[in-house]
Amino acid sequence: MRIDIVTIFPEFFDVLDLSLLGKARQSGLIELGVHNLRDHTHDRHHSVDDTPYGGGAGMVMKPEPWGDALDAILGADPASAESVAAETSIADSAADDGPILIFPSPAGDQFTQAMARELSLERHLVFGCGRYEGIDERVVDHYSQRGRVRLVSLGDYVLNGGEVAVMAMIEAIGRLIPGVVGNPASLIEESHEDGLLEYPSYTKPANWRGLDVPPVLRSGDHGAISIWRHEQQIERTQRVRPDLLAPSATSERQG
Ligand code: JA8
Repeated sequence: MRIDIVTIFPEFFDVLDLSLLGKARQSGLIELGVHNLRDHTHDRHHSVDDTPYGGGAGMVMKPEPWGDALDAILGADPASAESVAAETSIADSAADDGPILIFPSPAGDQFTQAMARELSLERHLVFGCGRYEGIDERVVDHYSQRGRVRLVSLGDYVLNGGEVAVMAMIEAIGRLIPGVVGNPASLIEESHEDGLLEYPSYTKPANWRGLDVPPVLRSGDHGAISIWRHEQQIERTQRVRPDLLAPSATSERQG
C-alpha cells in the first residue's frame, strides 16, 4: 500500500520509522510519502492560511497550496487545460478506483475497525492534515469531483490539527495489511474484530501482590478456558460498551 500525507508538520510523522510500521516500510509492504504543505506555497512567507470570508475567529487554510500539493501526488486535474494538452493520466487509476483522499475532521464519518479493514484493502491512501479552523471547503468539493474523498472522525473531540488523527488511522489500517503483523491469529482474536471487547490477559507470576491469576487459566482445560474467556468478553462489553451489543439502538448518535 502507498500512503501519502500532506501536513505543515512533516517531522510529526518521523515516528513511523519505528516499530511494526517501520518494519513494514523497510520490507516494502508500506510505501510512505510525507509532504510539507509549505513546499507548495509561492509567496515569500510561505503562507498556508488567511482570514475567513464572512469574519469570525481564527484562520482558514488557503486552497492553492492544497491544490498544488495534492495535484503533485494525484496527478494534475485531467479536466484542466494543461492536462488535456499534456495527456496526463493518474498513474494508479488504471488498475483500481484510484486513491482515496482522507481528511480527518470532527465533521466526518466515525472511524471504526470496519473502516480500517476496508481502507487496508486500498492501494493508495492520501491524508490531508488540516490545522487552524480547517481547510477552505472548496478543496474537498474540488477533489470530490475528481475522485473518492472522505471526511473521517476519530471521535467527538477537537484536536489542534489532523496529524494525531492520521497517525491513529495509519496505525489501525497498517497493522491490517497482510504481513505487517507477524501472527495473523492475533489480529482475529483482538478487540472489535468479533464485535466484543477483549478478555483479560495474565502472565507469570501466578500470584502478584496478593492477586491470583484466575484458576481456570492454570487448569489446562482448554474447553473451560475458551468458555471463560468468552463469558469475560460478554460481561465486559455489557458493562462498559453496551452499545456494541445492540448497535442499532445507538448508531444514530455517532457519525
Ligand atoms: C481536528 Br484543525 C483540525 C483538523 C482535523 C481534526 S480531527 C479532530 N478531532 N480535530 C481539528
